[in-house]
Amino acid sequence: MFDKVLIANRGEIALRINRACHEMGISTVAIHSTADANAMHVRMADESVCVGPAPASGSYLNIPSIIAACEITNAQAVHPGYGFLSENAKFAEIVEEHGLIFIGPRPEHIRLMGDKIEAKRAVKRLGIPCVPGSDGAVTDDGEAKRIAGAIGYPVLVKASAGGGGRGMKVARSEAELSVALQTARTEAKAAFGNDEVYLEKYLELPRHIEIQVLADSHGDVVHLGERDCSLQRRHQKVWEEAPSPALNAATRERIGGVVTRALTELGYLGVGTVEFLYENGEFYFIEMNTRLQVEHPVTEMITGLDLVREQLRVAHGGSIDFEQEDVTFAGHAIECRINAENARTFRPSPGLIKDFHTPGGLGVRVDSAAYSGYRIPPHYDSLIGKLIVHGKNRTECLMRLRRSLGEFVIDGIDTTVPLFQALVNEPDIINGSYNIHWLEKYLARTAEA
Ligand code: MV4
Repeated sequence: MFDKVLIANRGEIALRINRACHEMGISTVAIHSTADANAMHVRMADESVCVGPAPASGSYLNIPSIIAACEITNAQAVHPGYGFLSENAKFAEIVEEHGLIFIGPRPEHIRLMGDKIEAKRAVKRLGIPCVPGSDGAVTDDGEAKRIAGAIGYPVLVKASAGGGGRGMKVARSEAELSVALQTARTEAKAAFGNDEVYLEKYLELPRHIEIQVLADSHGDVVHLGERDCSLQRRHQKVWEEAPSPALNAATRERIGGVVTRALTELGYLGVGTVEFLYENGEFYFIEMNTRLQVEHPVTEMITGLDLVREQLRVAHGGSIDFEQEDVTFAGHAIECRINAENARTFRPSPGLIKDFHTPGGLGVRVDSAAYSGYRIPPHYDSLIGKLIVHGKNRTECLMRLRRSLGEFVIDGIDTTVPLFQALVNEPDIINGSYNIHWLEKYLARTAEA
């Protein structure tokens, strides 16, 4: 195993990675910006290097500085966490060119999945079900109208360089299509410097269900079930759970098998997530994430696996030391993303946390780098912690979540805790009856009050 790993991230995920390393006897190097000199991820690591100023562009995204930090500390591998450089194929290549190990997928697969058109083409060829749509980019409006007519309205215009929902436009009739194409192209050009777009049938009321996979360098791939991430606001996940209230074991096995076979053929390495829309019992691929995700703990809670440990093992060339049949799903887990934001307006609320006390007890996990007296810098995203609760079934999980939310003390800043305290008492949430539009509708419905 590695002796020393550099963690190219901050906050709760840097702590999460640090924990797995320490349990495996690996020593750790934290990197930090000048704004994070006193951050918990720096204190928990064995060594630390300041890599630049507060703006992430000069520090957590500063590739030469991060490579230099590896060299001066003799780190052998780099864990990118999520966000920042985690899905930057160029960074993965540079890491390897310096004789270091990138703890993540191969650069070619990061690059492939970053191009939404090429990703869809590749996974479709590998037998993963996709949304009906154009075969690749659409270049002229006449062609677009022909394709839209064939698949039927409504259709969705998507940006090839997109993801995260940016540059998407719905057209409900041929009359709306030209405007949708033009707007999507303009927005995509401005956001990504690439105006390539493609067409898909628009699914009206799907759920967002994603399959977690793990692959080693010896050709073994396993799936670790699904997560239901339908509760989102402005393409930001708010609540994730496993298993999905909408799937049964047979459906899980079927889609898991399809995904596993596809990624085996692709020669994928590391952890990854294949995202689907799920409507009327059918799965439709939307994209693949080639990183460890924020919501990975819900999978850990129901499988008992440590996903970061598995990442370290397979990155080092080790084999997955269990079979698909050994993967079992026990009970239910829900994660709430605690953001330093107003629970109604979602306005960011950085500043001093005067008092911080986390819930505990059986089945309760809090992943956070916050503490009493911590000042949240304004430069980074607003996630300050994740409350993950496990129960023997969904009912017990919800009871435990309600209880845990009541114990959470975060004074001095606004957080999204009150939103979750309201959600756990909503009948649709209690019943698991929600789709990707539920949360936005709920927020609009409760806005007047
Ligand atoms: C869709 C869709 C409906 N039909 N594709 C949004 C983000 C991007 N990754 C995919 N997205 C969607 N693609 C088709 N053909 C609806 C969405 C979508 C969505 C997807 C997942 C979670 C939340 C969402 C919120 C709005 C729209």
